[in-house]
Amino acid sequence: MKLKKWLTGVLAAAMALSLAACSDGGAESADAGSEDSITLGFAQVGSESEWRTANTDNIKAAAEAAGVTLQFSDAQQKQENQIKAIRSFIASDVDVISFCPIVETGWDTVLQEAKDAGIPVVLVDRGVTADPSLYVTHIFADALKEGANAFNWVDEYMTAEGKTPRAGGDQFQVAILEGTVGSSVAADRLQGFNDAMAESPNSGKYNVICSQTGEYTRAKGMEVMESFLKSDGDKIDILFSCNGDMALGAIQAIEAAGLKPGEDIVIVSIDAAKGEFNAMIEGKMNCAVEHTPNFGETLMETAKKIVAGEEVPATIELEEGIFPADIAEQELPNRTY
Ligand code: GZL
Repeated sequence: MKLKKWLTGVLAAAMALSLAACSDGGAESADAGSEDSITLGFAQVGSESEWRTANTDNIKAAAEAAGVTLQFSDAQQKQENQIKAIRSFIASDVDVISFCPIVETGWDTVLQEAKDAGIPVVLVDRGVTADPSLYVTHIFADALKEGANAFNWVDEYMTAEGKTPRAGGDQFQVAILEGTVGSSVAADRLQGFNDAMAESPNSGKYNVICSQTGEYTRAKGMEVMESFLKSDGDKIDILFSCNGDMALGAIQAIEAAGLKPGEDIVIVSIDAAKGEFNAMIEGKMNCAVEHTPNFGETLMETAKKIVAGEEVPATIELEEGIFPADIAEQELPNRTY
């Protein structure tokens, strides 16, 4: 059924063109029939963070707005559940499959199955190591850049504020809460941060004293920060949290240890969801690097183009910002997540 529909899309587009050429009303009927009524299967990672919930809400709202029929699955942080969902989308003959790969590896087989079934695949947010010929395009935000932006902001801040290491000496001690092990964004954010640190003229002023995954959740972020504080609580100057929820959990642990988050320990996170803005307004966090969850509109547009047989670029990058605490209050009303 799929190939037929995709082909119908190509033919319909051609027909619409020829119809438009020969009469004024025909094109409409051709378009309405073929292009809009597509079915998209989306396999979501889970609901581990405020960001993830916003991402899910955005994709569902965009499908509704675009008149796209959405088959949605929540894999609860398990790759095997995402693979199962993709196979169910193939079985139900959707027009397009899309997913946010929880980890980078292990997708070749199921992507080949989708290709054999003639169903185009669109990656959203996180990437895969599988051959790019197995998917049509990757809609992403640059996680390497996010990591670099986080370091460069904190480097400038420590200098501008005239901060000195709490434990004395000439190096600031940096703690890092990493993301989901094996996920492309976790690796890229870390590399972006470390590369920017290495490239900075101030690189010698920083030492990563502890770095561990907090699994992108608030609870794990708190737990791991508690262990960081147990071992190095009197030394840590900076916390780089690879998402917002872990940062909020860490703030709880820092306060419970009798320290001032945002003062004793400077905190920079990635996501920039409302929770981080509120923490910045309360003076408990210093900067949030944006990772937009709003992939929905681009995804629906792209899916429609693919079904209509139109060319789409191999990658589609979404723009992002940086939000220091001193603009958090004025920016909060403009935030969509
Ligand atoms: C990043 C995204 C991450 C968010 C986290 O690409 O997949 O997953 O930054 C979320 O909040 O858990």
